[in-house]
Amino acid sequence: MQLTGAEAVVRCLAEEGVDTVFGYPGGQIMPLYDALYEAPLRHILTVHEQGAVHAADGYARASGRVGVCIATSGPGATNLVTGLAAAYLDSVPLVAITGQVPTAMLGRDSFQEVDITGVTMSVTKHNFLVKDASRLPEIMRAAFRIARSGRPGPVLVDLPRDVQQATLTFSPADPPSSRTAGRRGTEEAVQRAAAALKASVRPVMVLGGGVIRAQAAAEAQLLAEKLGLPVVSTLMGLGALPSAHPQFLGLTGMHGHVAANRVVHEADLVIAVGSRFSDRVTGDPKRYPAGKTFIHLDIDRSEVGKNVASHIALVGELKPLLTKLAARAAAGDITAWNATVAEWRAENRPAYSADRLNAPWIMREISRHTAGQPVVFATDVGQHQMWAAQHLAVDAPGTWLTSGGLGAMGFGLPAALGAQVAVPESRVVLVAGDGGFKMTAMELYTAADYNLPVIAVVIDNRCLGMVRQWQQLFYRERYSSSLVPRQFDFAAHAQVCGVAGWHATTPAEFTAAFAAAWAAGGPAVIVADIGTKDIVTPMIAPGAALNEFVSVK
Ligand SMILES: Cc1ncc(C[n+]2csc(CCOP(=O)(O)OP(=O)(O)O)c2C)c(N)n1
Repeated sequence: MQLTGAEAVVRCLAEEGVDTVFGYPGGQIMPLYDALYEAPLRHILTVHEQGAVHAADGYARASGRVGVCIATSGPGATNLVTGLAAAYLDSVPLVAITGQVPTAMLGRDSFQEVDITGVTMSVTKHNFLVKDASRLPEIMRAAFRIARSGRPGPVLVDLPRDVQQATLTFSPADPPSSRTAGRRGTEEAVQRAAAALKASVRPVMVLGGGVIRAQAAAEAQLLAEKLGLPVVSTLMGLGALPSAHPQFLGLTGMHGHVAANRVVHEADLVIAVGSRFSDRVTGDPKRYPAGKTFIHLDIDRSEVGKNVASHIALVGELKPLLTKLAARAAAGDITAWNATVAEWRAENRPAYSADRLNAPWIMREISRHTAGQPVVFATDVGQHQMWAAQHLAVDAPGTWLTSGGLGAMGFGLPAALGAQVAVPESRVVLVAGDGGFKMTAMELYTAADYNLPVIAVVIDNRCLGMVRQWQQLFYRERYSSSLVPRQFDFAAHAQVCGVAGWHATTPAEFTAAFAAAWAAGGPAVIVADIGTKDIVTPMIAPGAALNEFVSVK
């Protein structure tokens, strides 16, 4: 059949099962927007292209499907860059479609021309500049295939305006062939891993974000339970095991729980699943591996040995690898180790005080209120993110959305909105700081416009808390540009955007506001005033070993 390039894009989106796209129009993408006018999919108009890409990202993280965003050429396309980088570093499957100046005007510094494939080369898994309309269907299909296959990631397709307008012959795609299982760990590597696990007397399992992306949480849990060993999670792996699972010790890394970090430090064997051993996870990369055997399971061969040298590598799709290993592996004598670990856990249970409003208590209160309900947690970046990671009860994969690799302030609200679109049966609760929330807070307008019932809890400490914390601890309390001189009324801002707003200064006020926001069922902002000087503990200083906790005066 004969279609325009723009119509072919819409057909390809339908073929891929896309039900929602997030975007913002402009001159060079107008043919596609014209085709979207009657398309059988929902377009969510955000306030800013950064909102669109983070929303597509939140949609993908919460649903496991490919998120799609659209922007015009030049400034529209460059506004996507932070969101693409966030998705790239956290291995999130996205397809970003950008308008481009007509092919005859490429390379002439035309109005709103930016070489966006050049700009995004290092923050996309792959990108395409389509110059020949007849190749458009094949390229769109490849973009989706690349975004979701292997280690997922963002793919950008740049569409010159004349390519969107040209006519092409469109043939529907062949039915999807059954997915290949990917590379599997060799039998020999599985046997070696099983032998190492049997020989270990102090093993620990580290779950990373790859477990979530591979939708392999159930298989990871099965292996963990078969082995009966302690389990910890990286920031990206939260939700792989339910927070209250008896073997789960919590978060490892810079702001990890004391017991979790101690277990990793003292372990003689680490079995890491879908983790890239980022510097936030390992602390000192020289001391981290000392005295340990590493078994590394990952889809991406280039992660093996990148940050930590592993003794046994199992490269391939995690689901079959974990299942294969679970069939072969059994723990050695780890009774004494588990008893020691239980003592560490008991000694280091977090204490919650409700003497005044504070973030750890708020996280526990949110967990209490949402227990047993379908909920997705999203965060922004900073102290509140770490308090959320430490104290929220994250119980299922895909219910914890955070910008881990890039740490992009401004991610939280739009990602929460995208997640709310993806999983309308769940309620999305965002935890943000006052600084990062301000960066994309105009997206509350989008929340109101589409009635997306996200509850945004703004932990307002009237400072750029994480920067202030580092200045207190490592820069002799010289608070350079981290204290916000004027308190901003986020509740009033919410109301102006058409979103309900509450303000809480005491624990009782917070409890009442959260219950009211939940019951109201629409988008809501709750501003929670906490102390400016509250700091996140425990903390391992950058480059220190996992048993060297920063002492706070
Ligand atoms: C886009 C961006 N700019 C700067 C930073 C550096 N940064 C990391 S945390 C932080 C402070 C965040 O303050 P706030 O949003 O109020 O959260 P809090 O730490 O107080 O919880 C800053 C500036 C960043 N991560 N992202």
